[in-house]
Amino acid sequence: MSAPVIITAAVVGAEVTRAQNPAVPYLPAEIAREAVDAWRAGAACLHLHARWPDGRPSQEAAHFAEIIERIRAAGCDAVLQCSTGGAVGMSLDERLGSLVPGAEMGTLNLGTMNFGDGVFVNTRPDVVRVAGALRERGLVPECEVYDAGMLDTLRWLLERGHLAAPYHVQLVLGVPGGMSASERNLRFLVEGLPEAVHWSAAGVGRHQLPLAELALRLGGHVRVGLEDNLYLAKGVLARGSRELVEVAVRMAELTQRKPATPKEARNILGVALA
Ligand code: KMH
Ligand code: ZN
Repeated sequence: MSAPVIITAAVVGAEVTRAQNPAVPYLPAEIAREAVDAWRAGAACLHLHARWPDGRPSQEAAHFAEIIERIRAAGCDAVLQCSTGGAVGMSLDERLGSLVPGAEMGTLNLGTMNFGDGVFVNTRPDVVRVAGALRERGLVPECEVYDAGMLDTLRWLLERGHLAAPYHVQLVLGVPGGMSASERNLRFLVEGLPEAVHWSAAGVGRHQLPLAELALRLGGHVRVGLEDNLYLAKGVLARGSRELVEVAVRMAELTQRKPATPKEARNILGVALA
């Protein structure tokens, strides 16, 4: 069996709604339950967003704190990663509200792009500011890469000392406005990564599971969950992110990879034990 694979579950995100899939969690208690279920199914890392009770995206510290408290109260030891991306249209100050005590990683979105019909703003000064906020709090950055030029920004951050190991890279493919989730694009991005970096792939929509399978074969880690994909199969809504994690676990076994435990994930990611 080759290297363990970190399965990250992205259980809610900021864009998907209960009208699209009734399993999308909104309340902190629901988000925590979904996250814990995904961990029980084999996810070693949990990518967290929050919502207001009516489903609007939230970066409120109180919401993140409650989600984290509930996850830990359930005995879940998964690596906890808070989104600093939030939702399109939020200010950077608002987005940084998620970096509460208990978080172990935070996302670092590497550039401005069209994101569906909106614009997801991450100017270079914004990226430097988020990198600094993560560093100040001792959080391991997960660099979100949606397009090839963002790898140049990654190198620029490293060269200027705004970013240093440990950091992780998430290749998010299939966002309308970013690179599409083709095999060619994933291979191209992986080839362009700095040496010795660990990376993961997150495919959007129907590309989620095929891209995960390819990432497993290429030696990467994988992200699945309702944030990026609402369906278990064509026309079949997932009843929760756990079902998508279960598929990722089965695919890992078929590709001779073993799902990483949270302890193994912390080792790989360079996250100090909380
Ligand atoms: N909701 C997207 C606009 C992240 O979590 O850092 C941004 C996002 C990335 O989800
Ligand atoms: Zn996210």
